[in-house]
Amino acid sequence: MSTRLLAASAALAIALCAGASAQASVVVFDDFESYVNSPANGPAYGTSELNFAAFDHLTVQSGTVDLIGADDPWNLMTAYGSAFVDLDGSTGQGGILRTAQFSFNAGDIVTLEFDLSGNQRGGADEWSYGLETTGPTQFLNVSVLNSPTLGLRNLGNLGPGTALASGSESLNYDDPWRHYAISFQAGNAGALSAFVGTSSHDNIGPLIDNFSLSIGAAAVPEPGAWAMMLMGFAGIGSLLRARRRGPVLAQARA
Ligand SMILES: [Ca+2]
Ligand SMILES: [Ca+2]
Ligand SMILES: [Ca+2]
Repeated sequence: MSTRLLAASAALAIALCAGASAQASVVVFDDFESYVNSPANGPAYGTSELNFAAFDHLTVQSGTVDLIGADDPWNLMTAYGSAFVDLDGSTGQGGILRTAQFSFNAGDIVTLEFDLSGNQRGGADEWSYGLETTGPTQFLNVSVLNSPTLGLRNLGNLGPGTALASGSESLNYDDPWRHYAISFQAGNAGALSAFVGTSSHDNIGPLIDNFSLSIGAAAVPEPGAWAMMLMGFAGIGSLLRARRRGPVLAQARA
């Protein structure tokens, strides 16, 4: 194996280690599929449930949301299973889905991500999402994915502050399902909750699926990556040993 190839394999191993970061553990995930088996609003709504609030890991604030299941009368669609949520329920005031508070350590990577669609019925809706901390927090290496107003952006270090949140976003009814994410590395320990919500108040709001919050340590190489890196180092070691032997052999031949 040539020196160049060994160097390349060591570089690959290190790259794989970097790729193996994001070992953050998911503390909240909801694809909403588990709630749709006991509709409470009668057969006209299929397995949907209006003004649903019995989420396992999310609370509804400020208004109401609707659980949308199969055979809903509005023919709303998700690309992810058959169940999702209309962020504007059926009481004339849209809601905010919010997690409980979770603690994080300095250095942890925190990511809120979800899929969101326009309301598929008409008009545009205001909405927002983000992370709110209980105390001043340094938000390092902030990145935002697929916000209509920001696109994919690395925003660098922000704060200290108590919220890392979108502004007031607007979503047109025919905006397709898109994946959204916002993440940061914590400059200090603290506690936070995540939210996605709308101020729509006509019972027709953005649709959300796959709500996920993850918090955890960064850059822990996976066993396979460690093995490759060690193999790379072992390869470099044997090459160095061979090089040390090289001149001796040459002398012997002379
Ligand atoms: Ca779903
Ligand atoms: Ca609704
Ligand atoms: Ca609306």
